Amino acid sequence: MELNLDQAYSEARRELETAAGDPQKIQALQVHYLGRKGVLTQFLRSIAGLPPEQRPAAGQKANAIKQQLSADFDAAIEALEGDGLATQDRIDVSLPGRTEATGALHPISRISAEICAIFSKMGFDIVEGPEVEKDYYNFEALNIPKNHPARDMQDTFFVSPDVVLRTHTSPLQVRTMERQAPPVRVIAPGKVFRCDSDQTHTPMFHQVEGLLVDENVSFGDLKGTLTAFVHQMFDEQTRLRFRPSFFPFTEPSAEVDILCVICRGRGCRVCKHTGWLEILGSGMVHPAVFENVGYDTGRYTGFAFGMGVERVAMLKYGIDDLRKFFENDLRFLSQF
Ligand code: 2NL
Repeated sequence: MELNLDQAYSEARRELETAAGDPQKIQALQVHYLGRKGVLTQFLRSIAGLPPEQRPAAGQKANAIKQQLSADFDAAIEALEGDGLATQDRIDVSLPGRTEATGALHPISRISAEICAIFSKMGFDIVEGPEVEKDYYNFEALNIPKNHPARDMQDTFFVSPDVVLRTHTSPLQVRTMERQAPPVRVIAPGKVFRCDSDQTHTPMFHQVEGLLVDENVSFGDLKGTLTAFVHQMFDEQTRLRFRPSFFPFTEPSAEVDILCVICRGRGCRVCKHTGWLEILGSGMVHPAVFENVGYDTGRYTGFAFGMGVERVAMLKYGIDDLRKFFENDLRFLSQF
């Protein structure tokens, strides 16, 4: 009798192990062992037929085993439910993926890099430097003395009487010329600052300036270089014109216009009915600038130019409001 009970228990355990993970099999086993007509129930009933002195011990033993087996079945069922949860969590690899939103370069960074890449291919080196500059590098060295009217034009942010937020990236080129002898071919991209804010001006904007110094550099070289640049930046068909202008650091000076990208010269609101759009300023480096950096003005000549990156981006993408670049509205930015 006792042996049978132990045997029945170990058999039940073995069967339960083979049934693990199969809810129907576990349930059938549960009925078979613990059900109303189950193996253990029958044992308990048969105790009544034992001699009275054997009944208490047999009853205790049978109840203990019944309890243990019940606990084993509960554990097996619980493990099953755990598995069920795992089934719900399982990844369905056939579902379409969720795309991660990736970052992208700001259109101003892209245009700036594009401008630099075009000049890089022509042999210009990229130079970068401080946004907080000495008055000397921002103005004095560029032939803009104190009290010169050109200083008013630039609406300067002053940090101290002799230190400013650079109003253009020209100081980088002055620093380059101080460091090295000609030939010089550099391109200077970066943020610039002017105390001015309205529909067409932001207090911070981006500029790319260029400088080339060597023997026998002519205005023809300037025209050829800038024409090649415009043709690569826009397209080969883009016409351009050089219009006389004035900058204290260049003589002669010229502003470059391109045929209006919107109306192709017929006249529209964007080009204010002139048919042309101004894209950059340029000129032959003023001898006073060369003297300030110690270059021999009898031997060397050079040309320089500067352009606003926001302006180039507006022309290239046909954007009418400069402030869109600074609002960081992803619906605007993600179009580029
Ligand atoms: C503009 C005009 C210009 C320059 C920048 C330059 C730099 C040195 C010497 C001489 Cl170191 N010139 N830069 C020359 C002409 C025009 O910028 O409209 N910029 C947005």
